[in-house]
Amino acid sequence: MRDKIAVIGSLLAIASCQPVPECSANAECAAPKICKSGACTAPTAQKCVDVSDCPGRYDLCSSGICVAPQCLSPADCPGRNDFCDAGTCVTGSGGSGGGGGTGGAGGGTCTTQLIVYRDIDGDGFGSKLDSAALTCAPLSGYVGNNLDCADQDARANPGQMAFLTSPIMGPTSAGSLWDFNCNGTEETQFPTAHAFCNQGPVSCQGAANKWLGEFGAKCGETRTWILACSGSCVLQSSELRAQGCR
Ligand SMILES: [Ca+2]
Ligand SMILES: [Ca+2]
Repeated sequence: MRDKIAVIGSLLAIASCQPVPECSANAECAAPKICKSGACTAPTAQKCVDVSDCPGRYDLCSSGICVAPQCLSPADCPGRNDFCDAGTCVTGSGGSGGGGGTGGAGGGTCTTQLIVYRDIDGDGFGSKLDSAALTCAPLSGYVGNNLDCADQDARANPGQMAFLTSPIMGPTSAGSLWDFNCNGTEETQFPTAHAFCNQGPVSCQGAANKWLGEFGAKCGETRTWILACSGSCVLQSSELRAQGCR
């Protein structure tokens, strides 16, 4: 019995010696330190040119180094009257965008709370896959829309008019790796009609400007495109062409 009491006593002693976490949120650490595993830690010194070089969902590129913002909304800040100004908790009224007014849910005061979304690829369209963040002032690397179906490929966004011959890179909310204009459909640059040049005078005349053979080309596929067939049904001219899509 005495041994058991000694063991329990030892365990209690060990438990009471556990270090108290220094922090539980980034806001409790002096910038640019972040809260990592309960300790205020200098952010990983990953170099960056812009936010697309930073790996974390909410990373910012600050002075050439990836850092986590202190806050994305007033709810991330410790003080009741704090607001989140461009990723930093600020106490008092007014942000860099101007003073006065009352902020939204989460406390704090600022002129207007902006709803922003991460724009990793910097094409001006925020990620559909990301959740919204609130801020008092424009936040570098974030934009006010979430229309980007593939935010790790600057070629993909609702403004894309070009047809492209290599698939979307990174995660996408589009149903296709080829829906570069994020409209939910896969549009081909060249019609998928196909023909042969040796199927009699009538079909021969209609064979130009089609893919040669039994199938049309799929997105990204390179195949022979019939430019002209002769009246005697001989392939006169053709070229290799890649099928672009958007
Ligand atoms: Ca984007
Ligand atoms: Ca499309």
